[in-house]
Amino acid sequence: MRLTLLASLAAAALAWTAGSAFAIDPHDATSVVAHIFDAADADGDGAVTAEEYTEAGLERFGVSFEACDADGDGLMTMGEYLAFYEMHHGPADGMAS
Ligand SMILES: [Ca+2]
Ligand SMILES: [Ca+2]
Repeated sequence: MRLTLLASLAAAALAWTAGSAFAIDPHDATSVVAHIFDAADADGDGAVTAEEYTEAGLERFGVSFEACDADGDGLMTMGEYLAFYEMHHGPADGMAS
């Protein structure tokens, strides 16, 4: 579950960076999120639109764009994505139980 998703996110991030000089720490959520976000932000304006999200294939992780766009303004910022990621992968416990 959460480890499987984390592993798939890390693997995806590694795949994206495989052809570059960048190296990321798959155990560092901020590093993983930053690389996924940068890869998804095709025009580099610092926000990912629903279109960029889809084109980057992020829906394959089973998370909709709407779920990540916390304030519903149609743009997913790094902060929103990191917050979403940490909510699901971070050290927080006691979710929904
Ligand atoms: Ca963008
Ligand atoms: Ca937003």
